[in-house]
Amino acid sequence: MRLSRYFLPLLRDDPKEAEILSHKLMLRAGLVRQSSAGIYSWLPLGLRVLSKIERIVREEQDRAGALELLMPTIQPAEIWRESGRYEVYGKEMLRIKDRHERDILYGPTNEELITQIFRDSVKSYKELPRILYHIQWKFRDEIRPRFGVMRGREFLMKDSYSFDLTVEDARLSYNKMFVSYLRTFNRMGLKSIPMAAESGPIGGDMSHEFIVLADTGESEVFCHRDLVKLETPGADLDYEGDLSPIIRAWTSKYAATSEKHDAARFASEVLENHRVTARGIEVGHIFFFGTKYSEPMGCKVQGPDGGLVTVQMGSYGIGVSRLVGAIIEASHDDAGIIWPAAVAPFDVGLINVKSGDVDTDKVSDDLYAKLQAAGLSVLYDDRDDRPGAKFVAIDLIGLPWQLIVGPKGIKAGEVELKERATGARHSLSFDAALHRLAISAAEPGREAA
Ligand code: 5CA
Repeated sequence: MRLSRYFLPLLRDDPKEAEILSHKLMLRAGLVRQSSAGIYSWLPLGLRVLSKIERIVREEQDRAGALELLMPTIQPAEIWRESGRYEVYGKEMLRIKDRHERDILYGPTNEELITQIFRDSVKSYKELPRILYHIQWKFRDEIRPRFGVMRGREFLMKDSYSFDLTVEDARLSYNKMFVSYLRTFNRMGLKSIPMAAESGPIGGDMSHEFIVLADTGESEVFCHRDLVKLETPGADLDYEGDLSPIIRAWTSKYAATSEKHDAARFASEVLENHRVTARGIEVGHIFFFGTKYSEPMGCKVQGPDGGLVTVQMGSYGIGVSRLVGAIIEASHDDAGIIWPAAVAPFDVGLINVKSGDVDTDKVSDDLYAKLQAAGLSVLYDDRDDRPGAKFVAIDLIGLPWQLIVGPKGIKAGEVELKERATGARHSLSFDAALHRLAISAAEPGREAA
């Protein structure tokens, strides 16, 4: 993509309305614009990141055996009356009347709708277990939308729903989602820690929040330090095999959000120098709630002995749009964002230091074509601007690699390759630079991306 033809409105100064760093950087780097409180438009660069995150989430859901569908944002009130949640959900729910004076709502979550779909379509235990998911916009009229996309009113969520015949089977579905979440966040360059959590308005008695440690996190969290170093399962994992050793490794050591925190247990179970007290961002939340929705909504299947059995359910959410902010909180420096390669909007920023100069134009254009031919996505700064301004902009938007083409280097047959994360710079021949970047495109982090 040539920057001269792109839409990338950068801001030089920190916007006043932004309290935390990720929000400031998202506005400055031209990723989003606020439309009204807690509601954002995604500009081209931001949308590329959001789509990459979505893709990783989708790939890991599919790998775990979940099936994608797409439910609407607007739901009828009746099904929420059936579950009993229409009245109790309170002001967070955006309630609307259509032209026929019928009550409809913008979905804050989808337990009712998926239960209705399942109930009307599945009749026999032979069609269980199933995990269904979608990636769809939600609306919650948060009392205090803040921190940009981290606590928005309209936000993108991946929500999965599991359907099982027995509680034991439902635990297996829960475990699949648990493990897939570890992999999902890890692929985005995040270290997430599952923590015992309250289930709130979703309900149920087994629930884990997936927390990314960051100083600006909204939740205070407590855990054993070993969990911060624990290894994430690899891509060769068999989801139909026994996942319990992985679950045990991640749940046998103390980890809790402030609502579930038990100071006495923390003190007795964890040695003082092993205790981590930190702030965290909740990027995912999984729940097992048994028959909370299937019972009142009559979601039953015929069991093996012919009798009707009420289905056991769980639900599993990931804050897809929140993740964009969470990744920035976890990965930035004074100059701007540092995107992990797997979610970067482009792989390489190609900088023509002297646009308009015949030689630098020729070499830059040639490298631009060759990088793309090698399968890399490139943002090519071909604008007629000062080199200093170009360097500031490319650092701010945080692409993993910068390839800098200037007249002096060209005379020596060289370009400069800069790695954004470390700041390391190397002068290389054109071919060597291309070769180095082509290798990075084939690195394992990108394997399935
Ligand atoms: N139905 C369940 C699971 S599918 C559910 O709604 N869970 S939730 O309320 O915990 O939300 C799932 C995830 O969405 C959270 O872990 C969080 O990452 C994200 N999320 C929740 N509220 C917001 C918000 N206001 N802005 C951005 N992301 C949010």
